[in-house]
Amino acid sequence: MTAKPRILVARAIFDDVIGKLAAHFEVDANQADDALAGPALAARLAGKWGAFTTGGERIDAALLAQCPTLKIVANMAVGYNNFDVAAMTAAGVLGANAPGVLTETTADFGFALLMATARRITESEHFLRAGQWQKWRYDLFAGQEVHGSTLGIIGMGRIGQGVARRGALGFGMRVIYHNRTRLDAATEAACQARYVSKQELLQTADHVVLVLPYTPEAHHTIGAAELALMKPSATLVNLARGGIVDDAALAQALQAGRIAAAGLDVFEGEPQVHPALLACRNVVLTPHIASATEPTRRAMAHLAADNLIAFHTQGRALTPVNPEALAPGR
Ligand code: 8YV
Repeated sequence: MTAKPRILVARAIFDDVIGKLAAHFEVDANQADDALAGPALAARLAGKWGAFTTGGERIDAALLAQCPTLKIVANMAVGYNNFDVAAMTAAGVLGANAPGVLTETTADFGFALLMATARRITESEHFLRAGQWQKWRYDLFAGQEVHGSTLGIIGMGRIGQGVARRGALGFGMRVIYHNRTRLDAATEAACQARYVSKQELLQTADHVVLVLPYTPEAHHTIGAAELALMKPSATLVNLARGGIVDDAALAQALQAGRIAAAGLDVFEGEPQVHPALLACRNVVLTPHIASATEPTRRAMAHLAADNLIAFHTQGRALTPVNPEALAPGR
């Protein structure tokens, strides 16, 4: 009997997913959930054929040079900015992500964050819990209108389209979007969304939602100059990745009343959060939980596991990000 390939599961995960992997692999499972990065991650990957990652583990040329036996890294995340894809392809290492299974759950959360931000839900709850609610007042926590307003979405992939449908069909919003490439007419019609320039979007949207993937070109897509274009009554929601927004510039804009409010699920340098953001009252802050329902997190974990199993048993992953890594004679 040939030995099973060895894999690392880099973070704690559902026991049944470990069990499923153990039927095919010799599994080194980090169920203790120790942070693994740089030399510690390389040491733990020594001699491994594959890795199950959750999106926080950086896979780059320096790491790959120390892990010559590695053949595949499967992310339990749709985003894969933790992969240096070019370095992985050059090393012949396949990367896989987990698209599709989290789309609707993440779009639900985007809408929840938009609503909480526009209607000042967490800010008013803190006020109430602090015992400050003494009487009703006509303008107590008066927020921004959601229904019938203009929703601007930057990044119109699957999740962006889910947010658009919720806005257009559920809340009668006018939906405008900006994306690297314009959607085809049928998809635009299904989302009731109109393509505009980034500048027009920032100037006209009442609510701006960010759902674009992080790439070096997308770094600080929203900074001081972009915040200055937005309406003073506008809200900003970041569902995408830390680094898409310049958090220091956003905190300044929120403090100065340049925009009304922000809802943030992702941060530069998370789990650290910029202290100036923590000091703002007009911001809703959540700890990167947009995909966090139990069924969705299970589906994401099973898809990552299935990518490893399919590559082992059939020589191809289900949702690869760099199939060219396997090209013959590469
Ligand atoms: C993950 C996400 O929970 O899928 C993604 O890209 O951002 C989240 O759904 C996160 O990546 C885990 O690190």
